Amino acid sequence: MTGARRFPDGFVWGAATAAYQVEGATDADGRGPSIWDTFSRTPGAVLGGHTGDLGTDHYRRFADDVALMADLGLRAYRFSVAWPRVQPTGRGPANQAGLDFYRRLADTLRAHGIDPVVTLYHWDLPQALEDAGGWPARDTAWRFADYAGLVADALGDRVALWTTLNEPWCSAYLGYASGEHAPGVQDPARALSAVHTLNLAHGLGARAVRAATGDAAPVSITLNLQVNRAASAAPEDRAAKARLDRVANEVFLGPLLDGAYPEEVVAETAHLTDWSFVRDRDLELIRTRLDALGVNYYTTALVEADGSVPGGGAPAEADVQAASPAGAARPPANLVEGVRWRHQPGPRTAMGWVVDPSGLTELLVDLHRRRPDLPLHVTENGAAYPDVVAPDGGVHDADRVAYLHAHVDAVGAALDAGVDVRGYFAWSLLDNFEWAYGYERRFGIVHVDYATMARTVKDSGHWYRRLATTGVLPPPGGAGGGDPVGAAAAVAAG
Ligand code: IFM
Repeated sequence: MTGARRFPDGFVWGAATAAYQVEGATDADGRGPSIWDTFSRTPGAVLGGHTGDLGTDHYRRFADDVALMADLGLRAYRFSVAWPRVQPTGRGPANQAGLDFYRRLADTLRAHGIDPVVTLYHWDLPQALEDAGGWPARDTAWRFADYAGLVADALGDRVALWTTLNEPWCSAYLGYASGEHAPGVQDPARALSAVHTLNLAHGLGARAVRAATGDAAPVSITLNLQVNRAASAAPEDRAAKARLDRVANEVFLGPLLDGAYPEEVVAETAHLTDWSFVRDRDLELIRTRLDALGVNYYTTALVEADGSVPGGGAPAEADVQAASPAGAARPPANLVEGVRWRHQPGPRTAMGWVVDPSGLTELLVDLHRRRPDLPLHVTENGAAYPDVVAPDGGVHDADRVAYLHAHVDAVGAALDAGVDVRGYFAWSLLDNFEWAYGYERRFGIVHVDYATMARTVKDSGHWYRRLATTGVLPPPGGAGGGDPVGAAAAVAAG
């Protein structure tokens, strides 16, 4: 294309966070413990022994943070509600103080002309529900529906878009198969049961939101679908990729869009489970009307068949895309057999994830072909880099600007191809608690000084403001890339 890329009027530019990653105040106003409070205190579970106790203090600083979002020209803020703030033990009546926080947040956003986009579950299951069986237990889906109804009752039409679950892949597979995430279980059969309960929770939760707010309430789910590519056209490599796609993607897309789990996946995991946790009518409950699909995208994977090594194993060549939260996500070795990940050349982020924007266009185009009537939102995209505050007070994150530029351009390419993509949310608004990596990985377009909690808009934040306020893709560097160095001022300090 010639000239600068222009996005359609009304295209939503937003940024995203999640409760446990940013809020802090984990003991404020009656909040109960979540599985991440417990897990982050388990020795060795989180880098540096970090916890979400302080986060970025968003719970107390939300008004300043909203003002900052307005200054960045954001049209929407995607945040999650902490279930244990609303129901400290995961069941029973609502804790009013918890709901009030989200009501104030939503009202403040709207007062600034920013649409609240609410995720009901971004991984902070109340610990009491984990003690009762967690996501592998069917009952958790009904508990989630009750909780969703309470939140929907309280926030009602303040919310522009509801998202039931964020990346159920991570909740199920990192939580119950690899154990890298809370609750830290390593049992692939329970992980598959968790997949099904999460799918059910989506269906029941969507119904609960609509029951509380009216049938028109727009409801979505956000998936971290993986773009796996076969290393060759050989049938065995293509079969390995297809196996991986099924266990990673189709166990969610199948029930949500088609009302069925792929038959092959049931056969391929028969050594682990007989899938008797799927009961009559469950699939009907799961396949409820979906008003949009959220897509979180970070990278791609290159895979080949490995007949000899159960679970695939890592190739000898160092493949730093080792199992990692979301993004580079590979199903734990105890879930998929005969697949091996190949090293991909090219630049990588601080997570070790290869930078490959073409996968985002490919994913959006594929989803659109499959369901042309389903609007898509890129609900997360971004990159961790080792940022530093420069002597001039700015954060000159040229790598992140380049990453965002290339990926927003990839969204533009999908639009050119006719895909109905309605919005893009940078991950993340703020540096935050990056799960098993603690505060050691920074994804924000706004830097957080964890000693003072001061916020500093990074060059990527300035670049994003230009995009959000003009709808025109600014060049990644040089004169158009960011505001002059000295303008990268700290805001909302202390
Ligand atoms: O920080 C996470 C987020 O919570 C879910 N998606 C991926 C991000 C980066 O790992």
